Amino acid sequence: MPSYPKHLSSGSECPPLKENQLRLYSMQFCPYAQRARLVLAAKNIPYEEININLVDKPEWYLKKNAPGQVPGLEWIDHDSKETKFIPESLIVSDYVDETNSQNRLQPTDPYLKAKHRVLIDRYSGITTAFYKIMREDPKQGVEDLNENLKIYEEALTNTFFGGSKPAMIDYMLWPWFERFQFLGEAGFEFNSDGKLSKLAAWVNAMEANEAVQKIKVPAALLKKFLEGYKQGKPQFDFQ
Ligand code: GSH
Repeated sequence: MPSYPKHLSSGSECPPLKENQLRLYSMQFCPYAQRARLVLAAKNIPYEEININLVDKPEWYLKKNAPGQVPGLEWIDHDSKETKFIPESLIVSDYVDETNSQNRLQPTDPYLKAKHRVLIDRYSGITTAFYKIMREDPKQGVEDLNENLKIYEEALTNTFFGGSKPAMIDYMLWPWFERFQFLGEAGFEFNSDGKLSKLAAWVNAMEANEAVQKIKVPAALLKKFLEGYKQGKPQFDFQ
C-alpha cells in the first residue's frame, strides 16, 4: 500500500515551515491539488506536502485560507523572511511555472496562451458534469459530460493540447480523465461511440508521461475515496 502523510484535522498544530522549501497544502484525492502536484513534478521542483482533512479542517489552515480549500502554496520569502501563501490550483500552477524557468509550461505566445486559457475556463463544464454523475443526477451528468468532451476533441490538433509535449493546459485537464474509469457504474464509458478518438490517443500519451505516472493516485485508493465521497462521507486516510 503506498503511503502518504496523514491528513491533518482540527486540533492539530501547523508543522513548522522550513526556509528554502515550498510547501503544498493538499488532499491526496483532490483533482485540483493534483494539478499543482503535476506541475511541480513536471518541473522537477522539490516540495513538502501537508495533507488537510477537508471535513474537519485545522483551525490554523482556515486562518491562512478562509475558504479552507486545497491546494495552497506556502513559502518563506528569501529576502523579507515573510511567510507567503497563495490558494487556487490555476494560480498556484502559474506561479510555480513563472518562478521556475526550467520546462516552461505556459506558452510564451500570448494568443496561444489565451486560447489555452479559454479551454481551461470552459473545463468547468466537464468538472460540473463529473460531480453531477457522482452525486446528483447521473443520467443528466453523463449527457453533459459527453457534450462537453466534444469541445476538447475538436480543439486537439496535435499529440497534446500543448503540441508535441504536454503544456500547462494538459496538466490542468488531466486529473478528471484519471477519474473517468470510476464512472462506469453510473453509466459513463469514455469514448463509447468511438467519436473521441483524438482524446483517447491523448489519454494514452498522457498516461505515458513521467509526471503523470509519478503523481498518479493509486486506483484502489481513489476508488475507495470516491465511494465515500459519493455517499457524502469522504475518508482521507486508509493506511
Ligand atoms: N477553485 C479551486 C481550485 O481550483 O483550487 C477549487 C479547489 C477545490 O474545490 N478543492 C476541494 C476542497 O478544498 C477539494 S478537491 N474542498 C473543501 C471545501 O470546499 O470546503
